This record gives sequence, structure tokens and C-alpha cells, in this order.
Amino acid sequence: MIIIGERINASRAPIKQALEKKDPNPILREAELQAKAGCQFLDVNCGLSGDREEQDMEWLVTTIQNSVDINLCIDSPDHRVIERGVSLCKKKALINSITAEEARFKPLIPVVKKYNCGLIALTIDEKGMPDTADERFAIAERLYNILKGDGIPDEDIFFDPLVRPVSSEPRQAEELLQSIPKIKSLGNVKVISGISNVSYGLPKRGAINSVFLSIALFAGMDGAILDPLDKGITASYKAAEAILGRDKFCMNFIQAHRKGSI
Ligand code: THG
Repeated sequence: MIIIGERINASRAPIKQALEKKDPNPILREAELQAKAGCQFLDVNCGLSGDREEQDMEWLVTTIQNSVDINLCIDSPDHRVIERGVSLCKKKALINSITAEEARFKPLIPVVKKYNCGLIALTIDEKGMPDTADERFAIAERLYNILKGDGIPDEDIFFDPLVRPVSSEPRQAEELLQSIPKIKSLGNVKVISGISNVSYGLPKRGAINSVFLSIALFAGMDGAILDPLDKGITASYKAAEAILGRDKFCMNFIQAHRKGSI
């Protein structure tokens, strides 16, 4: 399973503070801990700070890349911020994200090709977020055809069918789960998702997140954006991998327990 560590995000108070003070220490600690926890990518999001977002992204990416050897996932709605971040990455980067809206994908396709990145494609179009599995698939298919037309290989495409709170929209989690095999039928593409939105507004969020992730893995999801230092969610996905026969003799699960990471 592909893990994208979510902790370097300006929505978290310690990260916001470190960005304001340009204090590298909290950032590097978060980067090292998440890398050690076995993430393939670190999501890097410096919040919506207007003109400052581009400079903040440059500082964040440079700070991390100078001391931690890991792939970054550059998270911003602004293509200029994304290009700045990606251009500074030493290893293959992941762009987070494009949508099926022309204003979002058009400026980023040349960036994907120039820097040989992967990209996360959200199933959103001009009409907004889809409700059903079929609508999610239809948007993914339209974007897939555009990306293929531009020569982007399947392996570099990560679809995110967008999880929504089950508390306010009780059918949404199931629609997302049903969309996973449909989207994967497009080709050798990946499906990933953020996790924590599913439990928004509920108690025992960890239980909701874990069950959602386990079912999603069974449905064919390839990875998730999550907190890799959270022992509960880590134990759940490692248990799910063992149950699904993807962890020979449960060695990963046992080792994670011995290391104290679950
Ligand atoms: N898909 C894609 N990108 C994403 C998301 C997604 N990027 C942002 C987000 N969702 C994933 N990242 C985070 C980062 C931090 C937190 C949650 C998701 C976080 N949440 C605290 C919580 O849930 O309790 C609240 C914040 C706080 O106050 O600390 O920390 O879905 N492609």
C-alpha cells in the first residue's frame, strides 16, 4: 500500500507556526518521523497564504529535500505554487492535484511532462463533486482520456474519488467504494484517497477511518493520505493487508508490533 504522510500541512498549528517563523526544526522532525514510519511520499501543503504561498512552498521543499531522502507530494490548488515546489524536488514528485476543470489541468499537464511527475487527479469537474460511483467514474474516464492524449503513462496517474463525511451524507462512502473497481478498469492507474474526512463530525473517528480504509483496500484502493504516526490507523491497514494475503506469514504486522509502530 502506498502511504502519503499528511502531517506537513499548514492546517496543523505546529506547522503553521514553523512556517511563520521559518523554523526548520519542527518540519524536519515531522519529515524524518514520517519517512521512518515507511511513507512513500510526504504531502507538503503550506495553506492558502496568497502571494506568500509560493515562497513558503519553496522554503518547505528546500528545507525537507536538503536533509530527508524522500519523494514529495506537492499539495496546492495553485498551479504556480505546484510548479515552484515540483521544480525544486530532487526525487520524482507527485502533484496534488488536478481536477477535470480545464483551468486546473491545462496549466499543469506541461509541468507533469517537464518534470516527469506523478499526479493526483480528483474526480471533480465544472459541476463540482459527484454523488454517485458512476459519476465519479465518468469524470475519471474523461480526465484519463485527456491525460493519455498528452502521453502521460498510466503508472503516473493517481485518481482520488474524494471521500465525504458519512455523518452528513450517509451514502457517500459506499458510492466512493463502488467507484474504485470502476476507475481501476481504465488501465494500470492507481486509486488513492484521503481518509479522515469520512469521519468528520463523529465520535470515535479512528474506528470509522479504519473500517473505511479496510473496505477500500479490499475494493482495490492502492494507497491513502493519512497520518503514518497514528498507531491505530497503521495497525488497521497492516491488519487489512495481512487479512488480504498481502503480508506473507504476517511478517510486516509482527515487525511493526516489535518496533512499537502499531
Ligand atoms: N485528497 C487529496 N489531498 C488532500 C486530501 C484529500 N490533502 C489534504 C487532506 N485531504 C489530507 N491532509 C490532511 C492533513 C492534516 C489533517 C487532515 C488531513 C489533520 N486533521 C485534523 C483532524 O482530522 O483531526 C484536524 C486538523 C488539526 O486541527 O490538527 O491534521 O482527501 N488528494
